Amino acid sequence: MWIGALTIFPELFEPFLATSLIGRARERGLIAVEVRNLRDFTEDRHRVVDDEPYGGGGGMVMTAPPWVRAVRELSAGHSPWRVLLSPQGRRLDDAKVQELASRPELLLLCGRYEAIDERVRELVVDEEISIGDYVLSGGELPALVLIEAVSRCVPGVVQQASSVERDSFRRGLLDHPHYTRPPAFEGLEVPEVLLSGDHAAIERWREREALRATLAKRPDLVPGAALSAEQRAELARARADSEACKPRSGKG
Ligand code: 4GX
Repeated sequence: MWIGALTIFPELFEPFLATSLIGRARERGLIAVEVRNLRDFTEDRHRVVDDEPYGGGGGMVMTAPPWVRAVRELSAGHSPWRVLLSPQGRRLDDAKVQELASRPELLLLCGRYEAIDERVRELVVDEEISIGDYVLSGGELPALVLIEAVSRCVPGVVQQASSVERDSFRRGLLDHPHYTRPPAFEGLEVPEVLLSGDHAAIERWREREALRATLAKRPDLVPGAALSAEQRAELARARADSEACKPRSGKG
């Protein structure tokens, strides 16, 4: 997979992309990342990429010409899906990450300042994506978030394929609790079933606890999840319990 990024702060990318899973994936040739400085596509002596907004008001707007030149130049020899990171975009989720990972080439546009000239969107953007409803100072961290999430979906990047399949969200539920040594710590013991060696019982416990965690922390995910028999039984128990807690209605 090829991923390009356009930014006025290219130096933010390399240390992150050289580290850990992504660093190894790049060494192994599974992903190629090309980060380019938007200022290299300006034509004035001061390499300016912003200007005051037409119509007045505060804040600066990134000008269209460097973006359009840069995207067209980086797209030559590639035909990337072009993504603008911005708070106005559609919110990133696991389904979108998998969809982006299925594309052989992505080009990520990382803006700064308050805005980007609308004609950039019209001319060279295929899709606008947000990593969440809060405002950052630039699209660089969102691009790195996207690169990391997408890379994990590229076959071979995560060596243990089962850990991607097991990831929460891929199954539609949150993860079950995990424990490792020591068996007792500050008076808290590891659940006995996990030490039992009974793999079927352990699996049932994990399925039940995954559903319980999801009901407690992200109940909005439950209707969309594919539930196992153990989980359907747990859900029925949880519903019966919550029914029992309700005050009795007047009709009895
Ligand atoms: N998820 N930002 C982009 C500059 C900007 C403004 C308008 C294009 C259009 C963000 C987010 C985010 C702040 C990155 C504004 N670029 N990006 N930047 N949340 O807040 O993706």
